[in-house]
Amino acid sequence: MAVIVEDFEDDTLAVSVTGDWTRTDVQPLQGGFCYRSAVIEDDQTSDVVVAVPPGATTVEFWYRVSSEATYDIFDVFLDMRTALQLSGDVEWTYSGRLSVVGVSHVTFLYSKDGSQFAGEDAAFIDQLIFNDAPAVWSNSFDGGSPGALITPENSAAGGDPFNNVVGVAEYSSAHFFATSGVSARNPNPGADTHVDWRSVTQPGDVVCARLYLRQVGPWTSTAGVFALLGPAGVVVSKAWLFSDGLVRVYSGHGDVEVATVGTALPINQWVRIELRYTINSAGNGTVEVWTYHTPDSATHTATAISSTVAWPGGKPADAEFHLFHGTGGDHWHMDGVAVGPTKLGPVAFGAAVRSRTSIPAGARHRAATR
Ligand SMILES: [Ca+2]
Ligand SMILES: [Ca+2]
Ligand SMILES: [Ca+2]
Repeated sequence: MAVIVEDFEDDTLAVSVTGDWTRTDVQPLQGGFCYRSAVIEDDQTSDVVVAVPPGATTVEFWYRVSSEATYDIFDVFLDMRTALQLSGDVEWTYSGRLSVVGVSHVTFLYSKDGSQFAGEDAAFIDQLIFNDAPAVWSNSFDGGSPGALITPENSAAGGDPFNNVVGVAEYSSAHFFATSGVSARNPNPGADTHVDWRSVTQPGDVVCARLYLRQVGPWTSTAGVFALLGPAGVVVSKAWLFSDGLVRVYSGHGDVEVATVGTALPINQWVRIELRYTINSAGNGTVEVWTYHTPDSATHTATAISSTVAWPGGKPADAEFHLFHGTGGDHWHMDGVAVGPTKLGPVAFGAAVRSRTSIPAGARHRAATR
């Protein structure tokens, strides 16, 4: 397949669908039409189920919601997994790319509870795109306003938007990597906070991650930095930074320590951390981890590789980047995060930002100025 774009401009759809959504000319993102949920009553649902085209690796789309907040819900499912869930008033928003590797159907569902409604009482999608290119997700946090909270919606300014933010994460210019302007941090001591990409499943056995980290010390804590989760939400692996400055990678949340980088990370300077997991369909494989105290260097400071181990949770599906803030005040800034099918290497600052050619400029403008 090549790239498949469904803009809902006519009744002949480029993808195979079932369900009761229909085209509407009310406030489309692009062109003259978009797709909307059916008019339904309390306790009813309206869905459109889209078959994933053979060979597709990712899906992306724009959505708008006008519903009773919290009670009348727009869900996006990748087979049985929830990828997005929204309600209330949500203006046109880019979904980010979601991996559809191993996924047969993408379902858009609008469901109402037993009473009340608000707004247009509907959900809308437009510019539904399936791509077959190898997928890398990255975000520089740039474009966020220092002091503002990181949200899935506003994180699109820095690259691939996060699908989920747990806890309170904020943009900060107190520290940032190189010329990248803005980083991420957790402003609230003691709260578990992370920014996540849902569905970064790779076609092969390899999934890699990169992040830049700057500890603000003195350092006394042990905290999780990065986690991979399987399709059912079970932690496949978690990388921790210990109070002794060593990075230790575990199977599961903390089941077995499988790889330890034997050189302590320096405090109060940027470092780069890279991980490469090779996990086969049976759940067995290795992790390699590298640290770079010269953060944009091609030469690592230290490295470690696990033996072949059994990983829980299944094929990695979700990636979490954790933002730690200890009650003693030690915390870190994170920047230049990425996930992909090969080792990611340093950020190429100044390189062209990936072009989303199929998304109209007017839509980007609307999203960026909300
Ligand atoms: Ca359209
Ligand atoms: Ca309702
Ligand atoms: Ca940055």
